[in-house]
Amino acid sequence: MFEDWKPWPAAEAQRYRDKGYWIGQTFNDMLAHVVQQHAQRTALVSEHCRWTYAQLQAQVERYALGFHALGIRAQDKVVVQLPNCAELVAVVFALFRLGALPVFALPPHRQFEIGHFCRHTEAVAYVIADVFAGYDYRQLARTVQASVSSLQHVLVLGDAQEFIDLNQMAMPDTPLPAAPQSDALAFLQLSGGSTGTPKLIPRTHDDYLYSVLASARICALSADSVYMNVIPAAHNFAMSSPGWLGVLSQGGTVVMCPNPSPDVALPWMQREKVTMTALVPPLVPVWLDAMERQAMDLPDWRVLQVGGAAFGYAMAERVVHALPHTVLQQVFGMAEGLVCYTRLDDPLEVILNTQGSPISPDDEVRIVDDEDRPLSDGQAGHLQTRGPYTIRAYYKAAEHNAQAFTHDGFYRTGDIVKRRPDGNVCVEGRAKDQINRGGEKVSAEEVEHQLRQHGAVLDCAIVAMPDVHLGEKSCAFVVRRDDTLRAIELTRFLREQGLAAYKIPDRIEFIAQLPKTPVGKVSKKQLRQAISERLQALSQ
Ligand code: AMP
Ligand code: DBH
Repeated sequence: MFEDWKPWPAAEAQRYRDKGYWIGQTFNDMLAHVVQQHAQRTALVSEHCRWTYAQLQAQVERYALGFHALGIRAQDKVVVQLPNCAELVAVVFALFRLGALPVFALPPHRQFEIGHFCRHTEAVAYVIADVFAGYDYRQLARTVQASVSSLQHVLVLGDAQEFIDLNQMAMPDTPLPAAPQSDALAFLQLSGGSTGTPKLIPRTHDDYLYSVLASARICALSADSVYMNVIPAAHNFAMSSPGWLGVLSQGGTVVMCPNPSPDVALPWMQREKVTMTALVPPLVPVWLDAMERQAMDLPDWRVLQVGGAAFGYAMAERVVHALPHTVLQQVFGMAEGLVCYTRLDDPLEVILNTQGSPISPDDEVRIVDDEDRPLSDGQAGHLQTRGPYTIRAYYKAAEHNAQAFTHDGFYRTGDIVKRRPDGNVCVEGRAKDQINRGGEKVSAEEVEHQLRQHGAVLDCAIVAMPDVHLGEKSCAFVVRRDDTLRAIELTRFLREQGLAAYKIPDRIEFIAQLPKTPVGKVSKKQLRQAISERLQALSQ
């Protein structure tokens, strides 16, 4: 265990068990149970395969034997960076079986992020695809492996070159060690973050399985559900709300679509008779436009989930009119824990205006002012939460944990919300220093820190600016040492530092001096206002 991680206090853990939330099972127990009931049903469909539950289980066993033969053991960390595909699921269950911890990375991450995950967790292995979306991950693996001494193995789906071919691992006939206990850590999930380096989120089998099973119930999943996964499968929304884990827990079918663009995804929806999918807000109008253009009807589609970033009333209304046979479900969640859903049978007014209510009766939601004093229903304030699947600490982040959690164990979400008397939550804004680029979170501090590494940057501050498609984009205000410094040089510099493309500022504004608040902090409020006004003026 890592030194500063406090699991739930014993009394609370016992309470969550007594109440039947934590059922003492691991994800492998869950899979074994489903395989018994639904061996011949289709578990996974992806570009190159179609697996029954029995085939999924066999693949999990092969990978587990292979990983074990390489020396991967319980508690070892393995960075997993794969596009949406069936193999991702098998790799994750195989690591779970060994008690090794997947560390989830997203396909756009580059050497800056992957290097950090590997170093911070002392990862022993890194799992990639050979090439995806025109990018060669083997090149990335070479760079990372050269700088991280713990990293012993690189496993590749596809052409492995000098690395290990995931599908050709040696599998000696040695028995596997005992499977982990349900209270063990299952994996490290990625936080969007608002700090200098991305934080990792430790989740246990007990707490995560509870959130997955309860989400599956809320979404009325069954063995007949066909869920299409178009957002990155390693994202918490896609994994657990109820996501591919939720669908597999009920014996349904998960369709792993590698590309969310409607030209690719809509034909998949039609062909696989998909009943449910999850989108981030920017994808919604793009899909609806494409469906209208093609006069496409998807009669099997029962539920559309939208979450990850603010979803406006007007677009929610458009969904309801455009898809009369599909229920819209708003989802407000976080990889740290708490997830809120509008319920499938909620009145339309609730679905259009709110982000729903928490999964669990034991999710504690506290809305407070700037001094942590509780506010009453209807007043917007900082959301703090505690409960049976919300973490009490980030992985190895003692200093940050002291700020991110209250002394009584509530997670400070950084979101500004209000709660209506009917218990539904409305997300009103954000206090954390983050840009939400249509569901992709960017920590301002992380990118500012990188920008300051450039010799010609004296100071900088990054804020969100409005964008019609993504909701928000990022704008960097830069005080330069030298007037010849150009924006393009800074973006090239950040790319060379190995920062994921979505974190590169969408716009750079040079400024003589950053505005300050009366106490001398950079006034991001003034900067947000300045860029909004400038964009407004430019559009007139
Ligand atoms: P993360 O902590 O990286 O998993 O990101 C979770 C954050 O995404 C939340 O704290 C919110 O700021 C944001 N978020 C997720 N869902 C929604 C939503 N439906 N509406 C507005 N913001 C959302
Ligand atoms: O944005 C998120 O992190 C998110 C959104 C919806 C999430 O983690 C979730 C549902 O579980």
